[in-house]
Amino acid sequence: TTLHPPDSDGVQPEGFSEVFAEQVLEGLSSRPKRIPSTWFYDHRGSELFEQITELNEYYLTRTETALLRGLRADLARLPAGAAVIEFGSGSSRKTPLLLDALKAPASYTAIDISGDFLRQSVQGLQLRYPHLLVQTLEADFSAPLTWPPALQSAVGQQPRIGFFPGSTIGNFTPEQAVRFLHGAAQFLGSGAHLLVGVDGTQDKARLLPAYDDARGVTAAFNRNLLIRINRELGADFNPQAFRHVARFDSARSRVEMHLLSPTPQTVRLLGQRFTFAEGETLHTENSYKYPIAVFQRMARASGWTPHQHWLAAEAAMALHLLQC
Ligand code: AVI
Repeated sequence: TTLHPPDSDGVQPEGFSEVFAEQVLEGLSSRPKRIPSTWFYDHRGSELFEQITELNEYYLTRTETALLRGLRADLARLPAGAAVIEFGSGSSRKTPLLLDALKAPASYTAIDISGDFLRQSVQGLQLRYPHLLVQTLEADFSAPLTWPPALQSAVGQQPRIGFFPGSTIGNFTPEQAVRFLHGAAQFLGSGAHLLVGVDGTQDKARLLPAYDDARGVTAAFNRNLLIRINRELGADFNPQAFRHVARFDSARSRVEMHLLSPTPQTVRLLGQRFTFAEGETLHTENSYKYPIAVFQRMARASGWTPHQHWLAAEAAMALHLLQC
């Protein structure tokens, strides 16, 4: 079936996407209500996420950056003339730390779901590395990836080094993470390396402020999803009528983000009505925290061999180097 927003003249709001509409309708019809966190990253969402990475409470970015800085000698041992392929490149701010450590990298392929943000980000990188072949692939890497022929032939036989920093792998369920790792092995090809950032922090006192900061940037990031649904799907959410909530589920080793409705309310979307009971939540994100051995087991189950790993001093943030 084709989904149409409610406009009587059949005009669709700018940016209307059937996949987005289907996933939001399905998520709001589920119990508990949920929406996949990949939809956070419209242009504004990507900007807000960049602001999160600069927050004092959000230890992940600075910890991983410090780790990467200390790895120059180890990374210099990776194959020379490599094709670096980054999954979920966002601002590409950590990329220079890898490119500067590698021996004569030949190309850089940035993959992200937020197309204009992606293209804007790599412009600066191309200026900084004028001799590097820089290319972008706008794609949702939570689904299987295939190479557009032009991009693949540009990379040719260069040794492949995948880069997946930031603990973004934690935003998948463990099953999705294994599927992603398996797909990345296919996409990068046999003999490739993959450098993955994985947060293993279990300390609630550190986790909760990281996902519910004092300035409310994470709350704005969470509510921006409702603003996006209003704009792109013509819904009538009142974002201020939802409270940002971060919880740690220690049994599942994951931080959850929710939007909680403190009072009963009804929202209209694509000709349907969705009711929130008092205190009901919309589950918007999981951020799994994998200790070293747990992540290594997942990597082995998906066709990778753990080669080396480094653990940060400040928090249990780790970088894993895998080979397939
Ligand atoms: C992108 N990802 C790794 C972030 C995380 O920590 O799960 C997204 C985020 N959500 C809230 N703050 C940051």
